Amino acid sequence: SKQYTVALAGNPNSGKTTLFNLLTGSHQHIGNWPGVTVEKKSGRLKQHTETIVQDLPGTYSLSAYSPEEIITRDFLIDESPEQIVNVIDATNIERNLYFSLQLMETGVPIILALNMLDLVTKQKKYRIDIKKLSYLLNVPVISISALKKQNINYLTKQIITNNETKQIYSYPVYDKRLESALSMIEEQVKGLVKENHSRWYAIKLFERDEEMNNLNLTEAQQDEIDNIISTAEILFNDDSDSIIVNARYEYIERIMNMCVVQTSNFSMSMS
Ligand code: GDP
Ligand code: K
Ligand code: MG
Repeated sequence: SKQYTVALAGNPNSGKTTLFNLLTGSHQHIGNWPGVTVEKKSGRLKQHTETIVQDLPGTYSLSAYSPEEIITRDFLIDESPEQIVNVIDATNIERNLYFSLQLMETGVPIILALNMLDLVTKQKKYRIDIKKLSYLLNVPVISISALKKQNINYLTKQIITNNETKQIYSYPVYDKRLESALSMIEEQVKGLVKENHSRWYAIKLFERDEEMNNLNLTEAQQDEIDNIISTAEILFNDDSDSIIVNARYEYIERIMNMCVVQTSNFSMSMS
């Protein structure tokens, strides 16, 4: 029968391992990623053993600076798992979302698991409008507490459902000028890369990511891409990688303004 793979990805200490243990129980396979001493853990979903759960190393970014980043991005792009469960420390939602956007950019369907909801509730610093967040990002968002085992069945059901239904691939849409540069680069890589990952490659080429040297672009294609990037850098008066970083931060700021309600001011006025 068909096998499915779900990748657990998130920042370090977001609760991935705690969730992994809940989802897989004792059926775990532990080894190392090839060539590095980074632990590799996989297991089968307890309620649906056709689904393999792959715990990815904790990381903050999908650049190619650390083994953890390279393992994570290579797995998502080369293995094309059916879905990502992005484990988010909801007490630190803004920083965690920066990684979520990058995960969305890979073209792999994603579920956001907002973890540590018990702490968010206890700390009373802010409230998160989960429905709105899900609506704005156009991806499923499920609040859980891995430590308190809250909502884990609901998350499991969503994973199983998503295996069977073709999910829409949603990605954050940035500034129009940046989007037009990205779609022109996508035109150049069409046919060279899997269609669902073409935006990923366009963004990485735009960032002048070193790993992209392995793409078999013709000289003419590379020249065209260099032109597109230079034009954008003049338009934005910034380096191409900073253009992307800023686009992500602006996007998150808009989302935060719409979905996160600060409650600290309110409680101060009560004291
Ligand atoms: P990983 O680095 O992403 O694998 O995170 P871990 O699973 O090792 O969790 C990091 C820490 O957060 C541990 O001390 C966990 O017990 C704790 N933790 C995980 N999930 C929750 C949660 O839902 N609520 C609370 N309060 N703590 C959690
Ligand atoms: K840890
Ligand atoms: Mg871990």
